[in-house]
Amino acid sequence: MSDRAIVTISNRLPVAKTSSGWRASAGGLVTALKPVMESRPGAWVGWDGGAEDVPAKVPDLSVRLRPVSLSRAEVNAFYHGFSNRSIWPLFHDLVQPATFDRAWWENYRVVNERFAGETARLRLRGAPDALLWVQDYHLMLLPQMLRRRRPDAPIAFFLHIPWPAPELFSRLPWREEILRGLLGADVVSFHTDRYRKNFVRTCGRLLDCEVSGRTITMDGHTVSTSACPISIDAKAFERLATSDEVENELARLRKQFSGRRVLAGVDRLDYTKGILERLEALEQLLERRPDLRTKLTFVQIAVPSRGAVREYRELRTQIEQVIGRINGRFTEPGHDVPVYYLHRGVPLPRLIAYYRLADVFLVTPLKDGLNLVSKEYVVSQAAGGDAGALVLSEFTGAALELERAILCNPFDIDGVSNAIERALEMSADERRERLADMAKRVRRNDVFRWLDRQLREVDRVLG
Ligand code: ADQ
Repeated sequence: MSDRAIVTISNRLPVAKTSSGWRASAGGLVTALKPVMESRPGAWVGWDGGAEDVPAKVPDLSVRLRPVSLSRAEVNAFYHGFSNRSIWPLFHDLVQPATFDRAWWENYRVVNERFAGETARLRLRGAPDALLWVQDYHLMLLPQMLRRRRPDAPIAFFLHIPWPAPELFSRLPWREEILRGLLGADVVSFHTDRYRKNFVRTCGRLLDCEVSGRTITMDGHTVSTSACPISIDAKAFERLATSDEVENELARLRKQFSGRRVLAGVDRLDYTKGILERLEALEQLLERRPDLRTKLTFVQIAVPSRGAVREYRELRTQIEQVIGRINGRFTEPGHDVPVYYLHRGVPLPRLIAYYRLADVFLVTPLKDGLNLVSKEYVVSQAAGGDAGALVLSEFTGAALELERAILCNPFDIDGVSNAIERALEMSADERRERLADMAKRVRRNDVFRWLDRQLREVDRVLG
């Protein structure tokens, strides 16, 4: 793997304040980049989350931190507003309507400029050619802003969410500015080739640029596009899945749910994740199969997310209402409730114990850039020698790799309900064989391979 120094720039710094001080935070991106960032010189630039005392380093993440401060008004307009109420729904195929507001957009530009200033001021001793690696949809103007300040710097961008079809993206009032912002990079990368093609087609349609295969040239600067799905540290999940800590948690959970088959879902509480649709499919199943009412438990773990945004608060209320309705309708006297609901983050060993517990794991997003949870499930199950089944939405990036899951269309409630039934009826041998196949693929294409491919692409393009 190339040992080029890396400056990662993401919306949030990868740290959080806990009762025992500052620590590396949990979550997809941090887990993915931690080993890479620790293996070479570099730094991480990101919003300080409103804290004024972010240290230059934290004990469990050996990376130099460069905090960016934002005012409360900026957080509201840039993060809750433009990023999460304009871009997020638009890029997830408008499964919720998007709101466009000029003041939010102007703040987005101001905040991207702030990030550019902080990044450009950063000088890494002995590593003048560090890759400036911009992450995700909060910072789409940054590549161009960095290019103006550091014309010769290698700049790459990775989008963690889908790139929508050109006709959807075209609704954005500031569509050209966003495209020009991204085209400041040398390499722009996506999880899947479909998102990459959508991006290239969007540029071809909206900009005066030249498109040739995977490259786009505008104003004399050529940008290469690439596709590679992010992944997990599969070995670390395998180790943890068979650790004493997880085995103990699992034994406790198995006792709690003994005599029942367990279905489970683990998501950020987000309208893109299809949690309501999944619950409706379960309700439908329990309606038409009374024999299952005392034999199934569905555990939904939902991490609180974006509570400052109205749509997310409303979704939480709706989910809690549907769960109340299902439990009210189907709890049989003398038996446990059919739906267990945890509205909280769960420590990783416990999360993995839930993965191992689940006979059927439901990942049913209406749209998801990739979806790491599905990869974590198959690897944990296979490592533990379990025989679970994965029901996976075809509208996730992960469905292209995990094609041996039971694929479903989450908009088709009957279809999801049938998929759950099929998963329950599938033989243990077939479930094991499918799991082993999927886990093998995730092990081969782990997060280190993803990173290696990203860096190779940058090296190839820059020569
Ligand atoms: P997310 O939308 O957050 O990520 P996902 O890819 O599933 O979705 O990552 C969630 C991460 O949070 C997982 O690593 C999981 O272990 C963790 N997590 C989930 N529930 C948890 C809980 N209750 N407690 C603790 N941890 C929990 C965005 C995009 C995705 C893309 C990723 C990475 O929306 O499409 O896959 O970035 O690019």
